[in-house]
Parts: sequence; C-alpha cells; structure tokens
Amino acid sequence: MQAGKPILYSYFRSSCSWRVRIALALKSIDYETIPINLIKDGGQQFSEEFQALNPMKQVPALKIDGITIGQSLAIIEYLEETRPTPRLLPRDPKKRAHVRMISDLIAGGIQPLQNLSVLKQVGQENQLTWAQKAITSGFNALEQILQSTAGRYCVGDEVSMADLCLVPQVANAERFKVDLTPYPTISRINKTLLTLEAFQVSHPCRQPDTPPELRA
Ligand SMILES: N[C@@H](CCC(=O)N[C@@H](CS)C(=O)NCC(=O)O)C(=O)O
Repeated sequence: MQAGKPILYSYFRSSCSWRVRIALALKSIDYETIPINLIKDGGQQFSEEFQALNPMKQVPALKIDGITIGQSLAIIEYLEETRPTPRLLPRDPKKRAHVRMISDLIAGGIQPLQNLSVLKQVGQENQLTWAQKAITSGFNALEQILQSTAGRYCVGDEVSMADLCLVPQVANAERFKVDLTPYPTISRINKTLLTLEAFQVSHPCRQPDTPPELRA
C-alpha cells in the first residue's frame, strides 16, 4: 500500500459508505478499501479493532491526512474543505443551505430509521413495512422540496452533496420495494446521476467486497 493513501472502511451495500465513495470518485482521490462486513461474524463493525476507529460501530470511516473521521457528511465536508475541486457545496449560501437541508433530510431523517440496527429491533416480520414507511414519509417531503430546488440535479444544475445522499437512498428504497411512482422528480434525478462515472464506479455492484452473484 502506498504511504499516506486514504483508507475507507466500507461495506459494499452501505448507503452511507456509497455517499463517501461517490465524493472520493468525483474528487479523483485514490484510496484503499478495507471492507467491514456488517453481517458476517455477527457484524465486523462490532470488532474491537473497528470500534477503536469508530465508536459508533458503523461504516463508513475514513483514515486520511493522519486522522480518522466517522459520519459520512462530516467526511464529505472535510474532503470539500481540503480538496475543493470539483465543488460539492455551491458557492451561493442559499443553495448551500438547500444542499445541507436535503443531505440532512436523507442522512438524519430517513436512513437512520431503516438502518440495520433499527431493523433488528423491529423484528423480521415488521422490517419491510417499517422501512417502507420511513422511506415514503421522507420521500414525500423530499419530492415536495425538490419542486423548488431542483434543476438537472437536487439543487440546480451542479452535482452536490445532496445528490451523493439521494442516489444511495433510492437504491435502499428499491431494495425495500418502495413504489417510486409518486416520486417523479426523485426518480428523474436519480436516473440522470446514475449515468455519471463517479456514481457508477462507486456503485455497490462494483466494490472489492461485492459478492460474485451481485457483481455487474
Ligand atoms: N450517520 C452515519 C450513519 C452510518 C450508518 O448508519 N452506517 C450503517 C451502514 S449504511 C451501518 O454501519 N450500520 C451498522 C449497524 O447498524 O449495525 C453516517 O452518515 O455515516
């Protein structure tokens, strides 16, 4: 391994890890992946070594520039501040606020409610309905917000942190069989973003830890 190369602790299917992988790809940052399998061995996120890196026992975590950062949005903001090109937060403060609002809506208002640890608590038989409810409730709000913020992407015509949150959350919605018909704007932006190389190389089906049967 090349000295000083950032290390991303990631799980192929983790939507929070995918957000960071997109940022790394957009900013052309070369990095090493250390897979943390959230299912195997009772969950490798619970190992002592990993807890030392991220006491929240969640992926992603990024080792970079001599520090370790957990929380995907904090990681993306750090990358933005230290490697500002291409920009993931618009220059205009109002647009920037919209980007952060949408990112928080997804990262704080949807994903945590359908995260693995929560699904374990609600029990196998309730998981699908629970996850669908969390996602539809968030997507109802998001679809409405996008009516006034979206251009080609979530906020105007530049790819932003909000888009890095949107695509992985739509993938989760599809995994939990959410009907996306009521969300034409979300679906349209997702489709456009998925044509971009950074979203493709970072996709769960193309990671070092993607199981062979899920590779594409
Ligand atoms: N707010 C955190 C959430 C991280 C998170 O929930 N990660 C999930 C995968 S997307 C995880 O590691 N779950 C493990 C578990 O629930 O045990 C972030 O944005 O990084």
